[in-house]
Amino acid sequence: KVTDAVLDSEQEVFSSMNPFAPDAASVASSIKYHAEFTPLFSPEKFELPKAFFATAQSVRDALIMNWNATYEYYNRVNVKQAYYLSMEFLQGRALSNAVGNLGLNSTYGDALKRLGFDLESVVSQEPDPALGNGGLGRLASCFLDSMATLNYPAWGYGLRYKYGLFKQRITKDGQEEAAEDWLELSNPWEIVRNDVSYPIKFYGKVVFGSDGKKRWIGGEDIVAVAYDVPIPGYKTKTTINLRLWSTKAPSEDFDLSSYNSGKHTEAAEALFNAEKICFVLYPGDESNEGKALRLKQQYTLCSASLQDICQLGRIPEKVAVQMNDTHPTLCIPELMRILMDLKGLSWEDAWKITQRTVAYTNHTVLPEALEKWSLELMEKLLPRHVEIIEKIDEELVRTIVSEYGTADPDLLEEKLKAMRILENVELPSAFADVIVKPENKPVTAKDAQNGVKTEQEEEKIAGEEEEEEVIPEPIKPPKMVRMANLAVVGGHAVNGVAEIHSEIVKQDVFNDFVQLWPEKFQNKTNGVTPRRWIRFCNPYLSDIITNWIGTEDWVLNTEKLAELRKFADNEDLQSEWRAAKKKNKLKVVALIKERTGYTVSPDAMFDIQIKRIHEYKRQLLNILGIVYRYKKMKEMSASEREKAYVPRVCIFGGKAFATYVQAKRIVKFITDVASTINHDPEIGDLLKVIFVPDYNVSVAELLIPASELSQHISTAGMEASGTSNMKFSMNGCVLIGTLDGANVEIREEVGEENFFLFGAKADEIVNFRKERAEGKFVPDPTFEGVKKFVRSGVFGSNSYDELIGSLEGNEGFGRADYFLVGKDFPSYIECQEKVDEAYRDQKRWTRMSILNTAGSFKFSSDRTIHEYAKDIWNIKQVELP
Ligand code: HBZ
Repeated sequence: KVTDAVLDSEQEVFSSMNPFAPDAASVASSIKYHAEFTPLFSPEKFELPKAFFATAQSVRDALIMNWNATYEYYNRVNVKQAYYLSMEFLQGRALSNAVGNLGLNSTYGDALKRLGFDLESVVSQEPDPALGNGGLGRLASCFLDSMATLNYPAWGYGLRYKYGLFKQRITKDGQEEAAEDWLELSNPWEIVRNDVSYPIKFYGKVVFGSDGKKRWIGGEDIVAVAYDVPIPGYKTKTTINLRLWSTKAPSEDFDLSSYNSGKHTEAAEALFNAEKICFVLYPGDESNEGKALRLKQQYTLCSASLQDICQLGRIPEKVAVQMNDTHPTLCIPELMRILMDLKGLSWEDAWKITQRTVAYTNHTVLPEALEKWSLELMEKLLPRHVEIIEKIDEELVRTIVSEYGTADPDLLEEKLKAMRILENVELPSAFADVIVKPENKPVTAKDAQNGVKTEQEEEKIAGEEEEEEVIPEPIKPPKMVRMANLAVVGGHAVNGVAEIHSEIVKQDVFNDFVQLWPEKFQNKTNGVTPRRWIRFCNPYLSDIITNWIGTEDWVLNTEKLAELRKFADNEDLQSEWRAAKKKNKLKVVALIKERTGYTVSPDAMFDIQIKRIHEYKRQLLNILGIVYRYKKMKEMSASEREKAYVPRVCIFGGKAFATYVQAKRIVKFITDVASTINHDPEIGDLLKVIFVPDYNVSVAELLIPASELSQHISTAGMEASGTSNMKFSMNGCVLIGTLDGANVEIREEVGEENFFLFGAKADEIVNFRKERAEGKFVPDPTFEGVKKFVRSGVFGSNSYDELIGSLEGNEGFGRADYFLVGKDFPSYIECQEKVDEAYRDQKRWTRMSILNTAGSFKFSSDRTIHEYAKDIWNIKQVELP
């Protein structure tokens, strides 16, 4: 009943405001029309795949209307717009989201019924476009949803990868990767804009033109073509654009005469060279060719987008460019190039405009993840940009020297080393002599008279006295371009993505820059869209929330969720709440059966960890905790076991980067443990371990609503924010986690008693690592016992030397437990015992669950986008008439 009422009210809203507010009969005829006249399949059959495409095409008609109206209006009123540049957009499926945002769920449901289909099966036909890795890409997609919903004039810019993030298969050897051919049957949402294309150049050289300006000539030319994807807002006509670039060769590059003389491959070489740029997200970059390709991708995104933006709005008054991490940092030299070389501006004017236009979001503090490019490679590929970067670096050196002076050469040297954009590169010639240390000072005439020698002379004498020894030339460290430093210097704002992360950014990673420009640094705590992540993925819970709050406004004004607090102990709400969870769990029981063959009980606690597989995210801590539980269970009698433990299904999902060996070992270990435990008849439903293969957005949409406990257990200080933690909390899942990233703020919002906290704190980590390295750390006997148990062969003949060894720092296995799994293990186990105890009391647990949803309202990406709009982009909401 609630559903119908809600849908009716949605329908009403849209009939009055949407030019496309059709009834089921006209939707059905539009679907039939597309099935026949926008054909992608043969005419004889009308089956599910065809139904999906025809339905999507009919929805696209509505979106195109709104989308044309949106930009036509923005142009007319000439507003400032935000341009969000990202190498990744993890969009997930679009059909149910679009139909939901348009408020046409029941209309489409009815229409499809008339044609013999049901909406849910049609929706599940859509491939899940995975043009991203994880958090960073999904954040970009949540932001687009919020920008459209809140009527902010904005665009997304990215690349149209032919193959998305790989498809993951789990075999007896662990993870295997296969190409993700998401475009196989074509993409019904995109529109190729053959009239929107830009030339992109690589290689070549820089010369002076007759006007005295620099010209970048020769080299390799390709073309970037725009593919537009409409992004509808929720309950608004505003529909914004995600523009994805695809690459091709200029048509004259096809060598027809070679082709006709039988040299087919050579003739098509230029075509392949251009098209390969957009083949895959994350080409392996171990090889030099791989590195060059990735750099070409980044430059293509920056150059094509900026050429486009320059056509769309006056820079900087009408343009704000946001760089999603450092991947689009080439925007800075590219905008400088456009402004100086093509528009004739002076360096000073171009620099002011560039700084005012761009801003940078940092998503990681892991030093190995801060992007650097080889200067040599960049010089070859982008010679003009390197000149510009060198000049930016020189200006930065000037600023540093004038700020710190030359009186303390050690300090100056340290600052230059930390802050320069170019690494391992001599100082610019104008500053070659700024660092004068006492040992380099020439000996005064008086000293010389007294026989005082310079250090070099002393060394020479010492060398002569010793036996002649051939000293090998020291290997010069490679010259690099530090993209994060460039992004900080070239933009007007730098933000972290959760409070604790932004503090670490300020106090640690970019501390030297903070001292120069404190006003640049900000925090923008991440958020997620409540449309996809509650309203559409969890309709059961949504209906309950609407019913109890008395309005559906919470989807737009999430603060209203707080009203649930007063009903947290209400028995009626509690039983409805549990029933909704159970229905969601049943869907996951079916998913698990289908994907893994295992049968799990819907009455067990669903305990979930889904995210990229990474050592710092510590899936290893989770699985070793499970091993500990299993070991204890095996030591007990059946009745002791039943009494001591709550039945659990421990679910993992996530992909390991194809070349990240240790992460792949973790996947293999989890699946080995799963296969032993799941086949142990003594254990039965008390413990099951499931690795759901090929985790992606659609899988998350099923798992998150069904979750009861979720794990966010990174080593403190290492997870910038996390965003699934927010989605889980919204869906009434209780979190177990460390004080890291957004966990800190979630715990504050939902209340300490509704969050299971354990582990070392960020500011303790350095000392613990030191202790560990000095051999002072004595691991807990439970941890030692678990490792021994693993090595005893319970989980197969593998001894897991590399995995378990990494926790001990054994010879050859790298840094001794760098991620502090052993250190946090006892407190993790203790905390998990508290989880069991709380779950046994279902009233208490349900209260915790309700209070999570009620306290999660801060984590809507609507809040985040308002903050970006106000504090960084300076753009205003513009409602269409
Ligand atoms: O960005 C993630 C953070 O790990 C996570 O804590 C945060 O919530 C999220 C959104 O702010 N970072 C990534 O997802 N990073 C990448 O995927 C990445 C991609 C390419 C790189 C480096 C990192 O070269």
